[in-house]
Amino acid sequence: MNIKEYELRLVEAPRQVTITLLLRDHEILLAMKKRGFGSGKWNGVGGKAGQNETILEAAIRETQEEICVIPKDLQLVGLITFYHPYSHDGQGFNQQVFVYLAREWQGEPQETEEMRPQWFDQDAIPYEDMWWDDEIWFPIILRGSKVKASFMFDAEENIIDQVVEEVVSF
Ligand code: 8OG
Repeated sequence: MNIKEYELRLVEAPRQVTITLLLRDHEILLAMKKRGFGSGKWNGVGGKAGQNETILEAAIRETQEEICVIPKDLQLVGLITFYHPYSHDGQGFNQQVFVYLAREWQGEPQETEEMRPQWFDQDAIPYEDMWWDDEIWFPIILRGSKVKASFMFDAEENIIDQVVEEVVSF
């Protein structure tokens, strides 16, 4: 099954989640996920939107909860859907990730129970310890563009289909 076929069968909209990436000079802040889904991987910070909040509010709250920083100027740069139809629980799950960049924030990034933040040079991003798809879309947003994409994974989290577009706006 490919992404097109799967999208035609979907009955529920994917769950909305956030990723926020802080930038300073030529560096990017990633955080090591210490527990839960994606643990052991470097990523931006984020999570699911609550029932009574907008996705932007969720991005701010999750950043505050996970690395103790309040982002001030979030810019939406990515809309990426991840399809996991073959997940081990047999249920399948899908997430639509809203990717934000911030160049201004309040506070200093700090380690919490969930995340250990670290600055990386943008030319030394540890893609070998990240989700496979990140190497495809991070370069697009880091050169100042926006990305709209979908990725489908097999049960071992390998990418089995992808659609990636660089866009001017959403
Ligand atoms: O609430 P929870 O921690 O489960 O949210 C999952 C986080 O992982 C959320 O920030 C979105 C993010 N995420 C995926 N899939 C991928 C992916 O393929 N690449 C990256 N960079 N992040 C992902 O759910």
